[in-house]
Amino acid sequence: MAKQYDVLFRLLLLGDSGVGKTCLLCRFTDNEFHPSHISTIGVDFKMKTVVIDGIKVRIQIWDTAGQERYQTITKQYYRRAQGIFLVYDITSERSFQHIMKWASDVDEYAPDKVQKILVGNKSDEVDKRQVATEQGVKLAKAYGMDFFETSAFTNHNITESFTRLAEQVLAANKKDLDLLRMSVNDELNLTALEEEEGLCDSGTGDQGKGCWC
Ligand SMILES: Nc1nc2c(ncn2[C@@H]2O[C@H](COP(=O)(O)OP(=O)(O)O)[C@@H](O)[C@H]2O)c(=O)[nH]1
Ligand SMILES: [Mg+2]
Repeated sequence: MAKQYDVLFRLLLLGDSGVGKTCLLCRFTDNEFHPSHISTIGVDFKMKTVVIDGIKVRIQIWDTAGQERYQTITKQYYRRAQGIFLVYDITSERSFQHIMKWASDVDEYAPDKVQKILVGNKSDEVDKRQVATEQGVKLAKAYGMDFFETSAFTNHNITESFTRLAEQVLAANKKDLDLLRMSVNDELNLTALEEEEGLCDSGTGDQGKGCWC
């Protein structure tokens, strides 16, 4: 069977509960938005293929729950991530302050080579804004990351931010792309392994287990 993609990356969405991680993911993979918040249970993923410089990049995006009690689960995922979204909510100063905590977890648990991007979500909520765009720009600069303000609601900067992180991961791994190339069999075996470990209760298909919004 012909391979459907050239390379597979794992990206991870991190940030406090309620910042819009699950909605960002649903918007990017399914172009859907759900106005109600249903807590993400543990960790799960969705997939999407993008073409960058003629290379078919299959991105596996892992969603997490922000609650403290799930931290022990998500730490295992830092180690296997090639790219990480640090997400805050522009209407929540608290979620912005917590980016420091998320970033220090990434430093501690993720591989040195991991690529990071800062995302201020809910840019459509102009009247409720608590975090100025300049604050996001400044923080991203301090961490040496790219920065996007996004809206899962209006679809603002969604494709742009996901594609940028995938591009960064591709650039960082250009030399040893072979290490990242996975056959379809490898992918299936990996999923089976994760199910055995009880880390992924479904999601063997392209879309994971559907939308948890
Ligand atoms: N206005 C607005 N609301 C959003 C946006 N993204 C998410 N939400 C809402 O924020 C709440 C939490 O979203 P969710 O994706 O479940 O957050 P998570 O806990 O980080 O996964 C939900 O009520 C969403 O409808 C956005 O871009 N704009
Ligand atoms: Mg969620």
